Amino acid sequence: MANVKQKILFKNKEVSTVNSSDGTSRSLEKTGRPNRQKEKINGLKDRAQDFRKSVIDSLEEDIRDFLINEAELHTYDDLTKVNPVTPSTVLKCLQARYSAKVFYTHAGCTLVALNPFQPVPHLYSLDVMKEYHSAPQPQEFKPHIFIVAEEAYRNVQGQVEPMNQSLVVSGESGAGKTWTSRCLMKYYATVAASSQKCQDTVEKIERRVLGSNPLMEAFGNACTLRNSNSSRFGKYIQLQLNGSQLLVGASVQTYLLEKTRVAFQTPNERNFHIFYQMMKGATEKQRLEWMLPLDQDFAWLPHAEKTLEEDCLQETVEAMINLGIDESKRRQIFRILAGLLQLGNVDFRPASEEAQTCDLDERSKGFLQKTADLLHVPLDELESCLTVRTLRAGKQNVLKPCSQSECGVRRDCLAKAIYARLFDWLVRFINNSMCADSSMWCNFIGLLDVYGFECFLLNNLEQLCINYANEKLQQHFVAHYLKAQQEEYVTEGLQWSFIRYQDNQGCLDLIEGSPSSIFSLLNEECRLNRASDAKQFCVRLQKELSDNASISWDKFSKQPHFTVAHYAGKVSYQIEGMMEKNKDPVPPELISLLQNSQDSLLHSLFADGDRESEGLRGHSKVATVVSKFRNSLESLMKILHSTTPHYTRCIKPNPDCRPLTFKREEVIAQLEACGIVETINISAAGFPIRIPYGSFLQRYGLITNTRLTAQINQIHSPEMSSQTVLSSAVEDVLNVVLKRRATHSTLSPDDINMLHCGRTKVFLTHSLLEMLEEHRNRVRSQKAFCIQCCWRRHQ
Ligand code: AD9
Ligand code: MG
Repeated sequence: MANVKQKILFKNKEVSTVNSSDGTSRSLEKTGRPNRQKEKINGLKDRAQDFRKSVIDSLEEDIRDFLINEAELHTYDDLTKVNPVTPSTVLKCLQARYSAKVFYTHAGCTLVALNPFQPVPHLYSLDVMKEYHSAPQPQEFKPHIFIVAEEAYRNVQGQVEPMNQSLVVSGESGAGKTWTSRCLMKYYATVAASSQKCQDTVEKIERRVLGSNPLMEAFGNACTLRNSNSSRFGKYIQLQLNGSQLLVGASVQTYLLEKTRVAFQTPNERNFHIFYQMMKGATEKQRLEWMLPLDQDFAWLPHAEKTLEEDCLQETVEAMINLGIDESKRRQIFRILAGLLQLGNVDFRPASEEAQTCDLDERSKGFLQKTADLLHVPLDELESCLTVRTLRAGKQNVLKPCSQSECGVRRDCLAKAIYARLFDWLVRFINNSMCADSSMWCNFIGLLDVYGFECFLLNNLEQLCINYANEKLQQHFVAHYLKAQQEEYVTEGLQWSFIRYQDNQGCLDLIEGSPSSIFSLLNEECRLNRASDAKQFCVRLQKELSDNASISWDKFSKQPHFTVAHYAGKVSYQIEGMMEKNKDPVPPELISLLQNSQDSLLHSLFADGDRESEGLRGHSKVATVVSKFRNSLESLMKILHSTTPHYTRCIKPNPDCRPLTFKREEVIAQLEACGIVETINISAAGFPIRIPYGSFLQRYGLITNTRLTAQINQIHSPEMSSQTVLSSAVEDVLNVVLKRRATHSTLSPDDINMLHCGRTKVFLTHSLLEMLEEHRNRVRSQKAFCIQCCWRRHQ
């Protein structure tokens, strides 16, 4: 300590030197040495300021070093205990823990999970699951995702009344959300499936629930630049529990599959895993059936870096079997997928230099033939759907040949529509297979795993939707935790200096608000049904939205764009192509082609036509991509608001997915972006435990022999306010626990650090709660002992 003080003094001296240097420059001015140039003075001032800043920085560094014991940093299980809580101390603590191979840390009500990027099997073994599940107080164990899982599991039963739970797992791409969700599902499938009576059914449900993962990942995940198993859709799984807390079923809701990936992959990225699984895992017979010779290259299957997921065809097929997808359906699914690969190899060329029409060379004709065979549609109809457009002119249909690029768009559109509907069909099938009858279950635990915040060099509607989803989740977090916590302090009459936190309402208003927002203007543009002009739309955005501080435009950019200041950082979105993506039309000719397919599955996928585009043509309000996405998120938010949420923030310690590598700047950006620092501040400064007076006295009243009824009776006496009576009873309890004479009438300043009596509740720190519990147990065992003695004497 002496050392530190010396250092501080030394630094203070330095600061005063700086001050005098600053002063000297002023006195030089005063003494009027005219030959001293102003720039020089300013330069000196700047240098002095820089120096002062560096001194102050290092001074703070010294205080930090003094407050936090570097050698013990890795032992801090909860970031709220780091003192002082600053981004830098939190970062140091996490880094120390990561180096000590400790990957989970509490941050108040949130769990921070650092991705080890290497297998840590002992951390997730069956024994560890059982240990956490059977512990009377799992919170006393080392931080772990199983603590969150167990807490939610116990909460479902609810001491007062059962309550549904949601586990919200967030973080950027590759941070470990899906991995964590899988881990949680395994936990529940293990701890909630111990019924002897109906072991068969339970095992079936378990197999189905767990089997839904590999199946959905095969169809919905892909290798991207950031994660070799990146989820290209969001999902919310509800695990359904019966009155005995047994897992009896599950249902899954998915959000916005990135279907463009079927027909377009960014350089060094890949298509969905399922295509690679088919290419690699097909038997000779399947190869013949799917028309996939080993040496055939496919335009839509770029050979980016290989991933483990491509070896999993057998696992995917087994998952299909477990979920009840029979052999004939499986064959249909794989034939349709093979058809899409063939379609990707079809290229169009202008029929002649002058002609507007397109045709196909021999090679493409071959691939088109295979596509038609695999999709069970007539070849000539398929070709004309891709190359000729039908326009309505009054009551007549006019045929208009498509240009080369239009043909390409129609080809891609066909593939995207088929893939997206196949994916939805699978999700429906999975739900039918694992969802329990509503009479069988009474509560659920929901697991939310959505794509993390994204910012690429080029961002478009997909990123806008993904980042909008993350804004919604952040708002839920802010609303639920930060705001609720602070507001509760205020309504309970606690002194509370508000901690500033980033409220993202402004950004959400910008994206989805009314009357004018990016979404509303985008929808309006799409409903006008005119050839959309990106520049014009950009001007419109500037005119209508420039009042919102969350939007800006880069003056030097030539591309029509807009930049949104998200809670996690700024992202520039290209406008070119955005309107078309939002309309997402499927040409009617393509729909009717698929409706007439001889393949019963494909036929059923399009049996209801394209209601969405029809809605759009009829100026209906639903239909656009952003409207649908917004509606689905609204219902998700409603569910989340009706449950008790538990947050896990996954952190990606380095961008290259390297094992045990901790990049400070990467981590700090993520911590700040997800509001962890604010969370810790609030938790650390506040009272994490709050108990209504009634419950408090019910539980701890025995410490002073306080009879709750007597206290409640007094409340009705006109002289005393209820809070005064109750808080004095609480204080009596506290005095006993703190071993003081009961003469204290009010709380001392020290007590206020541990306890505060609000209007309806008692607010406590963890340490006081521990003391209270200990004392209560002691009193109870003494009482039990006395009763036993009396009973013996009586006998
Ligand atoms: V994305 O938004 O879907 O692109 P996620 O879902 O956040 O992303 P994911 O769960 O797929 O990331 O994790 C990325 C990789 O990190 C996994 O494939 C694992 O190899 C690795 N990972 C994540 N968590 C753990 C863990 N607790 N232990 C070991 C892990 N490896
Ligand atoms: Mg994922």
